[in-house]
Amino acid sequence: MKILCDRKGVVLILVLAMVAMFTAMIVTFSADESLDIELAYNFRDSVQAQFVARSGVEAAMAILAEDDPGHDSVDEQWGRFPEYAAGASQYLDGAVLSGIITDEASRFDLNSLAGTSEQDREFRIEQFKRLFRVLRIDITEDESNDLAHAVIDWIDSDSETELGAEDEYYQSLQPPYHCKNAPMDSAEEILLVRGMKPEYFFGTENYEGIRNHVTTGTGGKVNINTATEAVLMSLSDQISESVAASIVECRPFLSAGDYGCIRGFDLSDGSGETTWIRGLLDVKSTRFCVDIRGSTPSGAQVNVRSVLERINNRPRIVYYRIY
Ligand SMILES: [Ca+2]
Ligand SMILES: [Ca+2]
Repeated sequence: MKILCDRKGVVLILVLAMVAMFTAMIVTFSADESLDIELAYNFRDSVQAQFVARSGVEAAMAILAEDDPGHDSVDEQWGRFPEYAAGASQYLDGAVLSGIITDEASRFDLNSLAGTSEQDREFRIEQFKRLFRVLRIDITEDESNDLAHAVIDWIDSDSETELGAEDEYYQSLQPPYHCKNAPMDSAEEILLVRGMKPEYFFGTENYEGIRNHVTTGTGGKVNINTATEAVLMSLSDQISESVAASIVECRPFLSAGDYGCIRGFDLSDGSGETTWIRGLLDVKSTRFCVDIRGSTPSGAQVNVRSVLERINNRPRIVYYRIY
């Protein structure tokens, strides 16, 4: 089986070694417990599931360490992580590992709304509002505009309102909380911002929410090789569905600036908007999200979301949440 080729073999051994080590540790632990053996078993199963999931994150790190950082697209090894996880599961003695690696630069960075200049901020606000329109979210133009400004107030360090909301508003809520006044640590944080409704984030049966199209921590770069179609269309009114489809067809782009293949939209027309778009587009990424589910034969299940920052081919964990 192809999973046993050299490189994958190393990763697989890593996974198996971790699971075996923790199975042994937990069995010893539960043998010492005589008071409540069922509790001990439950605890063992949940810890085992956690380590199955953790080994998935380790495997993702190993794959990204070997990836060509010159460009990043889903036809690379990391893009085939679900297949890999399914293959690895066959060797986990009944435990199951599943997961996916997503490029964070495929999404819109909410922190970029603050802007690097006045013009950048204006473009970002338009991009944010367009994202809501493209996803057909049930929100008015005024409401999305207010929300964009409330996000800016949430992340800017001062307490002067930029047509949004600052501490005065958040302190009047029940229960009150403080305005962050610093960049968001995760996209979910937008749920705390005035004007943001859970359905805008999670979606409804009528429309998809922004959840899979927003992020934090990429500095606003968008990887043209991985960006969701909604994020591509959020960049400009000129990027219609057919232009987005043409971009998808041209993938993978191997070098930034070489976008001549795209039909229906000229990225080199020299206008303010296209110059801005060219400045934020890239063909590679340094930040990846790993979503893993680990489960044991007894049915215990653990989900992990981890964000990896890759610098000089060394991925490190910058965010880790078990749920
Ligand atoms: Ca790559
Ligand atoms: Ca503020």
